[in-house]
Amino acid sequence: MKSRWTVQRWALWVGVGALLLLLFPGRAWAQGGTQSGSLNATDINGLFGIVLLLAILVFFLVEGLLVFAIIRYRRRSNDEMPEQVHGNNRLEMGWTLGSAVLVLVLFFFTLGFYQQPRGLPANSEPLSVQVTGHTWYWEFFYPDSGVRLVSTTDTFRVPAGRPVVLEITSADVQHSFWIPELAGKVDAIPGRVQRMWFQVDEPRTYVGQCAEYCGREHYNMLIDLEVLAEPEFAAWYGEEAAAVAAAAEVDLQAEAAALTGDPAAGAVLYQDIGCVACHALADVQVVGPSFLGLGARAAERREGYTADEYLRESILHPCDFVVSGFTCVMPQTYGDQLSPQDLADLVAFLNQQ
Ligand code: HEC
Ligand SMILES: [Cu+2]
Repeated sequence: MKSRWTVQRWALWVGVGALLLLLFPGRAWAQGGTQSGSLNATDINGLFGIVLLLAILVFFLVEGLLVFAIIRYRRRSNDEMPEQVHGNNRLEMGWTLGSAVLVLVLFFFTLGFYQQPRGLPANSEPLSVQVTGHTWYWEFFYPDSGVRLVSTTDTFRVPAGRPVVLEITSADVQHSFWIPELAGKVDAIPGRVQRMWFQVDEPRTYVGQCAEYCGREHYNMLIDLEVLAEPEFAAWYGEEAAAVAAAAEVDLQAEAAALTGDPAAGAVLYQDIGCVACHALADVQVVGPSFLGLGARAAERREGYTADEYLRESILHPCDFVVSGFTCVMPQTYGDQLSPQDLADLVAFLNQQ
C-alpha cells in the first residue's frame, strides 16, 4: 500500500510542475535561446542541435544497456550466485575511446563555430556600437555619429539586414550582455573590450538583460532592442545624429566665444588647414573674397551679428550667408575639425585683417 501512495504523490507533483510551466511560459521561453533571430543564433542553435542529438543517442545507449542488463541478468532464484567479473579490458578501452571520439567530434563542431563569428559576412557595411555596462543600466554609443542611448529610458535601435558589431565593456563591475535570441552572451568586463556581432534580417523587437549578478538592481538591467527596417532606421538615426551635431555646435560656438583668440595661432591655421587656397590677405580675389579689411566690415555684413559672430558663422556655416558676387564652394566641415580654441584663434586673426 505504502509504495502505491508514493507513486501517486510523485505523479501529483509532476502534474503540478507541468501545469506551472504551462501557465508561466512568457519570458522564460524568450530566455531559452532556442529560437534564433539572427545569423549567429542560427549557428548556436545548430550546434545545440548536434550536442542534443549526440546526448540523446548516448542516453538511449546507456539506458538501453542498463535495462538489458537488469532484465537479462536478473536473479532468477534465491540461491543463484551470478558469475563474478573483475574488469574487462576490451570493454573499458571501448568506452574510453568511444567517449574520446565523441568529445573530439563536439570539439570539431564547436571550434568551427567559435571561429565563424569573428568574420563578418562579406560585402557588409557593419554598424558599430559601443556597449558599456553600468550599475544598473546599459549605455549604447554609436561612434560614427556620437549618438548615445541608455537602456533605462531608450530603446536600443539597430537596422535590419546589416551586421551590428558590438564592443562590450563595463564602467564598474562585471556585467554580461545577453539577448538570448540573437547571440551568445558576452561578459562586460571593466578595462577590457570584447567584440561580438549579430545580424537580424526581419524587423522585430527583442528583449535582453544582464546575465551576470552585479548588485541590487541587477534584475532590472534590461535591454529593449528594436530592429528597424533600413529606411526607418536611417530616419531615426539621422534625427538623433542631427540633434547630437546641433548640441555639439552650440557647445563649440559658446566655448569659442568664451576663449581669447591668439591671432598668431590663427595665422598658422590659415596656412595649415588651407584657407589660403581660396582666400588672400592682399587685395587679390582668388576663389573667395580677400580678407583685406575683413575686420572692419565683418560687423556690417549680416544684420544682427557682431563681427565675431559673423566670422564664426562664416567658418562653420559658410553657405548660410553667401557674400554677393560669390558662390558657396567653401568646405562645410570645419565644425568637425576645429577645436573651440582653433575657432577663437582664427576669428582673432581675421579680425586683424
Ligand atoms: C574651397 C575654397 C575655400 C576655402 C578652402 C575656404 N573658403 Fe572661406 N570662402 C570661400 C568663398 C567662395 C567665400 C564667399 C562665399 C560665401 O560667403 O560663402 C568664402 C567666404 C568666407 C568668409 C566671409 C568673407 C566675407 O568677406 O564676408 C570668411 C570669414 C571665410 N570664408 C573664412 C574662411 C576660413 C577661416 C577658411 C579656412 C578655415 C576658409 N574660409 C576656407 C571659399 C573658401
Ligand atoms: Cu547584472
